[in-house]
Amino acid sequence: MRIDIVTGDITTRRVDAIVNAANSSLLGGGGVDGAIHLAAGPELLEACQELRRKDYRDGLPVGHAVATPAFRLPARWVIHTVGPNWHAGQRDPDLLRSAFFESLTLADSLGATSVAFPAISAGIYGWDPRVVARTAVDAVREADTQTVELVEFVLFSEDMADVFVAAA
Ligand code: AR6
Repeated sequence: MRIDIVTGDITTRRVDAIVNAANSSLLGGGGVDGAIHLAAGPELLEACQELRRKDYRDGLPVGHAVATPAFRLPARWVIHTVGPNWHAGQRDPDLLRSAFFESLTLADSLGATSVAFPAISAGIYGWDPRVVARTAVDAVREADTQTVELVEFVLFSEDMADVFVAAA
């Protein structure tokens, strides 16, 4: 599996699946979550509301992942995951690892060949970007994927991209 590190806006990536750094409500938020909902259109929120009603009445737990269509995005699927929130005392690196690992495993089970990740938990949720980058790269390398051939880390700033390059 190839790992690419890219600077830019994840919503523009032409990959099979993009991963959303969501929150447990699945009902949108700021950061990359807000950007993905804006670009995918209101159908994405409807799909997330449906998931909440049917499967996640108490919300999506930290470290888990769930898929929806990507609607108006170039990607086919959005994989929603919830990273741990450092500011809320969620400081177990296994939860962060799980967010990356479970997202990639789910994309693989859908038959995706390419997946784009943002720096989950490195924004509003306040984790050290170096820990996020190290954890992300390790989690992806440990996954035994069948269909995924390309993982992109799509970072919003050159500084964040440099941190991921150092970890890769
Ligand atoms: N493309 C790529 N990366 C982006 C984009 C984009 N369009 N926009 C922001 N980033 P964050 P978190 C970067 O805060 O820390 C939301 O409100 C950003 O610069 O989006 O997991 C959710 O609903 C940072 O490097 O996610 C949750 O409540 C990285 O994406 C909460 O924020 C992650 O920052 C999740 O916080």
